[in-house]
Amino acid sequence: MDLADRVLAGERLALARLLTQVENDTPAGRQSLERLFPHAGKAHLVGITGAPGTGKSSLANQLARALRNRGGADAPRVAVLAVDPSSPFSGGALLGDRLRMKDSAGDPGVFIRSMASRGSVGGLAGTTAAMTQVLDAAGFSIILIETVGAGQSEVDIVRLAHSVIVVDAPGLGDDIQAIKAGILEIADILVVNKADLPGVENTLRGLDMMLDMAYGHAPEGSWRPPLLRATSTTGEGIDAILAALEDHRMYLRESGKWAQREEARLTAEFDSLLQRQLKAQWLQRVGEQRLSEMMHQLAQREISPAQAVERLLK
Ligand SMILES: Nc1nc2c(ncn2[C@@H]2O[C@H](COP(=O)(O)OP(=O)(O)O)[C@@H](O)[C@H]2O)c(=O)[nH]1
Ligand SMILES: [Mg+2]
Repeated sequence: MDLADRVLAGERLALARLLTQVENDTPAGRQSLERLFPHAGKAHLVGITGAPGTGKSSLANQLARALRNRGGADAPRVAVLAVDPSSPFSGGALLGDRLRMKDSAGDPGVFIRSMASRGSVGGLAGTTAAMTQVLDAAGFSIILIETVGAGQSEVDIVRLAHSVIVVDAPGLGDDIQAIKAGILEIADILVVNKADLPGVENTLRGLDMMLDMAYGHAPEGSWRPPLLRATSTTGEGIDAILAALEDHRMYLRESGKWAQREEARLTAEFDSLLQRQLKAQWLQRVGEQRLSEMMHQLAQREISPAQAVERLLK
């Protein structure tokens, strides 16, 4: 059996190895992806984002555990993919962080994986999407994707995930407030974590006002992100978040948005692959030598970027 078959058969070691191949964009990894494609497309992809330290990893852990504790043998299998460079799942983990994720360790229905956020061959979006596809095909019905709430990963996560949970917490510094402003608008569910800390009422009030401004005039039947509080150290509020996720999934299904998102995602993947392939083919025709000569002329301002493109395409 090849690696893809073993992943389909539920082998964890094969899954871990295939994810590494896919992360490194190896030919074998790409081949396996092709093989897995028809088996994917079932999972609920859930983004968890927010400023560092708000408790995203703790929340992911609690959500995974709560999902597993439900429904006995029918409990959904849960995967966690951490794209957060400061994430406890990553190589640079702190001891305390590692202990925190231990809760779900040892449960075959939970699979936790971290990925480097930089240096991915196909860009973060491509690699993350490919890795979720592997987990999806491997039969994980909920995939939690943790990203840090800043920069390009936010754009990517919105495109990839069906539902986005934005995590906030009381008592964050001003620099964090700036990060917050940018990511609130991508939230499908807003969670104020660390509800055990002072200042939580203030944080909730502020967010509620922002939601009113953003969704006060939203058309009937559109989704208004619920504002929920949680304490991820104890598990308080986790059930309400799971219920909101289920509501959002139903909303997407019934409104046809689920299918729209799937289509948009696959189309975007097609586009980026096409661009990459076309560029590679073109580069082969032009040749490195001619390209670097042209880039030299460009740097000297002997020709403009538009002229360079025009000449190279001839
Ligand atoms: N008091 C309190 N601390 C929490 C809570 N959730 C997480 N933490 C702590 O906040 C810190 C950052 O948590 P982590 O999950 O790593 O945050 P992340 O950077 O967003 O992934 C850790 O020390 C956690 O123990 C909570 O609900 N209440
Ligand atoms: Mg984290």
